[in-house]
Amino acid sequence: MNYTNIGNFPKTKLQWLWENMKGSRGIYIAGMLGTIVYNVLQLTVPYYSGKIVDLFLSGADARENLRTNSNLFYHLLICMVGFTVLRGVIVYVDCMVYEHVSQTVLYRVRNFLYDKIQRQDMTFYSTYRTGDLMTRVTGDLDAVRHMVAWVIRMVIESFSLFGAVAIYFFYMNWKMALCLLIISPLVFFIIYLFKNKVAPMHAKLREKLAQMNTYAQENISGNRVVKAFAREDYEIKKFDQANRDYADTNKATGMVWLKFFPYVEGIADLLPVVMLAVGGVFLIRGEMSMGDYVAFSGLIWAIANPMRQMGNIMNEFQRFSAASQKVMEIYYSQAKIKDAEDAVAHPERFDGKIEFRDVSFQYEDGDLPVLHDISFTVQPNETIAIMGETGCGKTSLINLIPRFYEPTKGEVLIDDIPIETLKLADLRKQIGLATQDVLLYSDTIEGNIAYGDSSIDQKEVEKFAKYSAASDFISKMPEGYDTVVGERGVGLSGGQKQRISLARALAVKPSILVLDDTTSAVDMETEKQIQESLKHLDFPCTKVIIAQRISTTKEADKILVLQDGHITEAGSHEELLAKKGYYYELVRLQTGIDDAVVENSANEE
Ligand code: DGT
Ligand code: MG
Repeated sequence: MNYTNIGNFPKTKLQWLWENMKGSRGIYIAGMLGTIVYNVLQLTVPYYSGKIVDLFLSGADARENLRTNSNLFYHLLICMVGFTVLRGVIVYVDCMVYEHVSQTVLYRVRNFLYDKIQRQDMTFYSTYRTGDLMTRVTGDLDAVRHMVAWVIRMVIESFSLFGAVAIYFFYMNWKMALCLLIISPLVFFIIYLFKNKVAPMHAKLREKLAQMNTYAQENISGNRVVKAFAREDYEIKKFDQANRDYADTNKATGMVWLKFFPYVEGIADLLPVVMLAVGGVFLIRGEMSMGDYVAFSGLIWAIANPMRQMGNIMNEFQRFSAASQKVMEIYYSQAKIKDAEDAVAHPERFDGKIEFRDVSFQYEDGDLPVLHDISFTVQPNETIAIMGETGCGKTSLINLIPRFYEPTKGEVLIDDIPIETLKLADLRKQIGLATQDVLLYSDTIEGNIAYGDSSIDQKEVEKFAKYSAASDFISKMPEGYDTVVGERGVGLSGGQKQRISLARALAVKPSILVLDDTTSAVDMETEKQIQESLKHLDFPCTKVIIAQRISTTKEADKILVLQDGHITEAGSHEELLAKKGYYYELVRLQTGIDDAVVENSANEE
């Protein structure tokens, strides 16, 4: 994939996360400190209970102490309870802090990603599949959120608990502490081995999820085709396979830990044994008090649990790592087609002169150029028609006008200004485009027509619908302009959709109108009507029209014939007829009449 800088981000994953915590960093640090505090407070219970045991329960002077110094007894008891309550409060607030910060980060990054995706160019959209992008803004981002809300907290929790207990152990009895802690580096080594095994699994898992989502998304949006070909069973099987793949990979990922788990668990289980054996000896030899023994025993879990937790933490960390990789790919991706640094603003209308100078073009992922040395000029308010057989490069050519793609050679100028020097938004606002495959939004017809300029009123919407010969069928609909059309315009015929898309293009009162086969699904009569109104628009407009029908093209000021990406013929209807080339043959084919009549008809024009 040449689109992004995979693995070559300006920041590491954690730095990137930190950057996105801007605004919540202070509270997050407070949260982390809170985690340390409540973990250290865990020590208070065994500390006080150790003291109580030594002074009032098991020592030689226990009875005496209880009688003469009961105040201390109550004092210790109250401290123990007090710290426990305090700890509960801190844990509660802390949970809220983590949740708050993680949601803030999620919100921020998701908006940022959406913004990024919106501003990408065409190459981006042909590189990434929708299901994959959806996975990035949902599942992958959730793994990032989980990192902030849970994984980091667990790391701090484990290390602070382990650290505090280790220090406390050394403070009580360094020999005993050493015996217990000497085995812990082994756990880190096992976790390191585990990490190496589980990291690629998470990358794979994430791909499987994206694959499954892509199948689902493509299938749901393309469900008409599925039904038309009665391929439901096939699609169900295909999804089942993807689902199974995902589930299997999930299981396999879980299994990786199971391989390492017995070792870590074994080490953790060894601790009470060491405690019993070594601690027992120390106790018998009088090298350790009963109180200390109780405190040690009461805290064994606090070093065993972080060891057990490490596998889980590493697992989640790897999930974050795989997911954030995908998120950061979009986060740091740069649209290649964007405003130049010194881009010129052009808020006013264009006169509408279009010039192609020696333009060649090849798709980044394509093997061969699709346009070769294209040169032509259209004067303001002229109409240019582009013809040519399917796949010859017509759509590719008009896509260069709004700078959806950039020529590999040559340049495109509007009003003699090279378009790459203009601000993209200013350029595109002046172009009304009706694309070849019409996409309408699930909105009312009025909303769809006014999409490019929501400030226009109902009257104007109706006017543009009239221009595009859509007003008749719209007014026949039960709710007229308020009729809601389904996703992608479900509920409308192909020709109806084309007419709404034409009205939408006209509604921005563009200085350049580009129509890509926009009347192909419209009957001849309606098409004539559209032709007529396009001639009498109430704003000046240069028109670039791709069409197959002679009836559409013959009135154009200029006709370009494209063959295999070359302009092979250019001129007016009459000039091209006189050439007796491709255009002439086309006229003969479409009118179904002989040479003489064709020439006569040309003379009549
Ligand atoms: P049409 O609409 O069927 O009448 O055909 P045209 O003339 O509009 O053809 P066009 O410009 O869509 O395609 C020209 C060539 O470029 C054709 O061989 C297919 C190829 N092509 C079109 N779109 C893409 C694209 O996004 N990526 C790549 N790699 N090739 C494309
Ligand atoms: Mg096309």
